[in-house]
Amino acid sequence: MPATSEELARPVIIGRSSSHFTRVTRIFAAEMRVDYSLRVVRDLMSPTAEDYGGNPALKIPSLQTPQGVWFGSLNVCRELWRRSSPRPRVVWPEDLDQPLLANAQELVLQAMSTEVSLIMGKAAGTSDSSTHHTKMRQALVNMMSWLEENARPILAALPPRDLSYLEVTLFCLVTHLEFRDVLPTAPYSALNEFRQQFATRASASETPFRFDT
Ligand SMILES: N[C@@H](CCC(=O)N[C@@H](CS)C(=O)NCC(=O)O)C(=O)O
Repeated sequence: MPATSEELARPVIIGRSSSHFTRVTRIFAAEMRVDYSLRVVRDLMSPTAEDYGGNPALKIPSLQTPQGVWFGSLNVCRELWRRSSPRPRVVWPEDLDQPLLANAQELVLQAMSTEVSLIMGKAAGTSDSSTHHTKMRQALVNMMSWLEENARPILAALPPRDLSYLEVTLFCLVTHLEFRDVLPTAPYSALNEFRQQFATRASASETPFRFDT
């Protein structure tokens, strides 16, 4: 779909208000004070790359800019940061130079992806009793337990910052598990403490999950 003149004036996030990877980019946009518009991808089963901003992986989010389209949440967040002025101090995945922090980022992103597979499988009517489905659920529970056990040391070990990709993705993961009813999150007390604290940011309260109509 060609961009409209309004879309060219400010970057366009191509995604959905119910998507956790999209919310990561919307929180970044708010934190970076970068104005954008949201183009909703209505059909996540579409096999047409153009519906995803041209992303051949058929995934959201993408960011459309006059320079071109950026695929995936990390690329989008980096571009939003480059567009910000002044640029906040952001801790990126490559800054996590100890196993605890680097593994935390890996597991948060993997848990988000596993959640996507579970939700997409359900939407496609795949059986819940398959061995692969059971393994994915077990992996998700394992990852959440690891994150719960390590949450406090992880947050304490993060370098000084205004924002970190790790915290934004962790917040979107924990809140999305509850929103999509994938896993009850009440038992995770350390993660809930973090969620409550992060939720006080305007960027979080301005971007609640909801199903686009
Ligand atoms: N690596 C990508 C993953 C994006 C992703 O999995 N997005 C989900 C929505 S939250 C999606 O496009 N799901 C559709 C599908 O898997 O077919 C990123 O970081 O943005």
